Amino acid sequence: MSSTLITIERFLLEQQPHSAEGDLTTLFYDIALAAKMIAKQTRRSALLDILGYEKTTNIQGERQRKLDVYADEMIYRMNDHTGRLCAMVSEERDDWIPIPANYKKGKYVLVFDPLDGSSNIDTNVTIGTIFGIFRALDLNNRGRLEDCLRSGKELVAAGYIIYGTSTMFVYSAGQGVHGFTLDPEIGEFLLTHENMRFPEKPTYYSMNYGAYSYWDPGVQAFGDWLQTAQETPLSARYIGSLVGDFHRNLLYGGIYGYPAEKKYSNGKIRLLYEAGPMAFLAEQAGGYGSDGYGSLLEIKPKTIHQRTQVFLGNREIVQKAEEFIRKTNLSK
Ligand code: AFP
Repeated sequence: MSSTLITIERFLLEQQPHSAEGDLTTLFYDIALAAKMIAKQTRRSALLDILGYEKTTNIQGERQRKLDVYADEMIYRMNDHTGRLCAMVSEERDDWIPIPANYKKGKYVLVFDPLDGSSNIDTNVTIGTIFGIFRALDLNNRGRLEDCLRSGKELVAAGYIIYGTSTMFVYSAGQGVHGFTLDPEIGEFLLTHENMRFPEKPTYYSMNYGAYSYWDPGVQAFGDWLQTAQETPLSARYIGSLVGDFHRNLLYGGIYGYPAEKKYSNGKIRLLYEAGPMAFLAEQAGGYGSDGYGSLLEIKPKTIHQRTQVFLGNREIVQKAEEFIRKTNLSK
């Protein structure tokens, strides 16, 4: 635990002055405030009868959980009026979200998955919020769909909040990855994990082998290699929550993969507000994020809910996935 009490805002202002361009620092404050509200609800969801489903489905065709909708509303309401954003994109909303006409448009774009891992909510398993921040393309013409359809390499910052045994806010503004743990007694996120980096030696792999028969042959060959060809066998850990699996692998080393498969022919994970931000963090922590063919950060989404295959984690393991996929495709 850090001996001095350093909040996210103080860390940005003191440690990363060039990132703390005023608006960015306060934007992080706004996201952290929404995260505290969401954390409070996730701790009490069963007591507040906000488990279970809404009657609605989102554009993904997924039935919306009450907590999904609550988290989406919280982030939207904390950010629609601040004058820091000119557009938002949420997994829970069909189209990109303009700033209401009566509010000032800011220079940033916020893309987010308000609650990733929703299938875990009722089972009390770790869930998370994922976000990415872009600058508007043209400050004289800000708040357009074009401002939202951006590749991960254009991110100014990205992060996630993980609602687990404790609530953590993990982000990067381009100078390393830093983790802050919520002290619910004082309602502040305090620095506990400065400069998080993937350990050299991987420990875990996180892939849903239940879908193995639907994977491409190259991915199957990689999956076999992961399980059988390691000097020190890796341990399987897959909890159905990208944020939870990624966070563990960041701390102990490993890889998370969601390969394309029968039900998700392009992969399940959304490029703009899940894969891109997580790949940004992976690279900032010395790792790598790939769609199996190249860096996820290089892919520019054509639509805001575009999906992709992902491999995220220790660079050499992710590059091994690319190697197996390339070799198998060449032999076709
Ligand atoms: P949900 O938010 O719909 O639960 O999806 C979570 C997720 O996008 C990712 O966080 C998990 O790793 C993955 O899907 C789990 O998907 P499967 O249940 O198909 O393994």
